[in-house]
Amino acid sequence: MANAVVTRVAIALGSNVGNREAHLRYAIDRLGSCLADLRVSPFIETKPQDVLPQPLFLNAAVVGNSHLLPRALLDALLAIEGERGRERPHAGAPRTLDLDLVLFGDQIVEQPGMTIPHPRFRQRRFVLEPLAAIAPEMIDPVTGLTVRELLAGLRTRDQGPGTRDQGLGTKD
Ligand code: PH2
Ligand code: MG
Ligand code: MG
Repeated sequence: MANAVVTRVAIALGSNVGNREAHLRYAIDRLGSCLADLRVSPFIETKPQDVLPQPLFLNAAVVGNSHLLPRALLDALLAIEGERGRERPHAGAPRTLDLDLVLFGDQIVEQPGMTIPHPRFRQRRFVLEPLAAIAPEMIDPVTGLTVRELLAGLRTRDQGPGTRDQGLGTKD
């Protein structure tokens, strides 16, 4: 749905099936036509986190200005995933393309199938690191912390053993 208001949004990209770089580049191209003033992070290769053993991921993040409301933007992300043949055989399955809506301005949204900010992004280096490279001052409206601060907090906690989120098989 179109909307007169423009909102700065952050999206996390991930791929670990097929030509990972081509999937991410395709998504960035498509997102460039949904969002204004798109900024794109470097791509980073990461070990799978919170899921059963599976191939390495290529991850990235983008930020841009959205005229779409959250639900319409989420629908656009799901459509782009579908264009790369995304299948969902089970939660946490390897995927050609995953596009997660991480932040939608200062909005907090709890609706069926849509939780914003993304409920697990604060624990995920593969999201925070690329996002911090392009939008370190973006604020998580739930904690009031910037992306830079969230990443710094992760660094501290990572130094202790047994503190990582071990939950498996999340739906995203
Ligand atoms: N996505 C997940 C779960 N685990 N691990 C890495 N390294 N990168 C991801 O994109 C990723 C993950 C759920 O979407
Ligand atoms: Mg995900
Ligand atoms: Mg997802």
